[in-house]
Amino acid sequence: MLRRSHENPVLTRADVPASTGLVDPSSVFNPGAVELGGRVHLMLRVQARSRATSLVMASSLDGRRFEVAPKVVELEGLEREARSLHHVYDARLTRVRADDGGEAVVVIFAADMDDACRLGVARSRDLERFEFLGFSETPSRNGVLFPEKVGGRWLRLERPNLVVDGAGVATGDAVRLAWSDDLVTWELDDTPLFEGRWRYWDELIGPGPPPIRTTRGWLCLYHGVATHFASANIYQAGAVLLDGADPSRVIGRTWDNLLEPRELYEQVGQVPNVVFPSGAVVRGLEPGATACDDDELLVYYGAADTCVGLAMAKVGQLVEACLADR
Ligand code: BMA
Repeated sequence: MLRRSHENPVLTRADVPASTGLVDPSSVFNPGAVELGGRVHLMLRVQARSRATSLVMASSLDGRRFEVAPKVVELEGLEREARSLHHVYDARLTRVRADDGGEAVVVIFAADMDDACRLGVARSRDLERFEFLGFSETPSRNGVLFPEKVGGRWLRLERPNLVVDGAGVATGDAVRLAWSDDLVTWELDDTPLFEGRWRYWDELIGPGPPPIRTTRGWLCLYHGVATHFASANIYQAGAVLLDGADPSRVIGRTWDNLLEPRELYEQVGQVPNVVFPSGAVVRGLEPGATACDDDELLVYYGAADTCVGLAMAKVGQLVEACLADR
């Protein structure tokens, strides 16, 4: 269903210039993605040999051949956070029409603190400067903003960390909606939007790239983890379709995964057997516009927590896959 690019992996650690200060990094993965000014921009998670994580931008005209920026992203204002921040990672990028009528890119990222992982929000006009807006308190990961307001409020998907896995790590098996007026304070829905399916490919789950408005509802890719009774964690990609007018209603969901680790660069690496979709772009789609069935979706994913892969599918095919299995 999702066809891999022949150019995969589209980004590896060898693409990171030394000017970033990240000399000989270990891995480049889990990118956020957005189109701006006719180019596809990725916000990469780059891991140094210390395992410290940095965010670095990359951009491309054709969405396939990327040039990595010479510097690390600075989130202006993040230094005001009093708690110790160990890692800032897995950014999701959404292009929105801002309240003043202009455009902005909103970044939602995970931040590992001493006691928990929390979601932070930052905003940029030009992908050069990023203004940090704040953290929400609920331990959570995989925050993904919708590209337009719903009922006058900002809406995001997130995956609160309410499950502790066999290794004692907080993770989650339910995706929820959260609502906000200012992008900083978020009200989490009490009930899950969709949950993991134990014994199948998506036991643990988390939202992937931002939802895409289609003629038949909001198309949302997500990742699912098969734990094989705690013997292995295999990360795969699938999709749900949410009602276009009422995104709290799931109207379809793929029963099979759409992409699973099959290529060597997905099966072998820092964390084996991982495809982790985190960015998606329909070229030329403006914020608030509806994708057509024939539009091609470019999906950027982390492979084995080591490099970045690209896979493509027609929007309509992904929608059909959700509806076929409802
Ligand atoms: C998840 C997150 C991702 C990572 C994945 C596979 O829990 O930490 O950043 O890609 O595990 O290791």
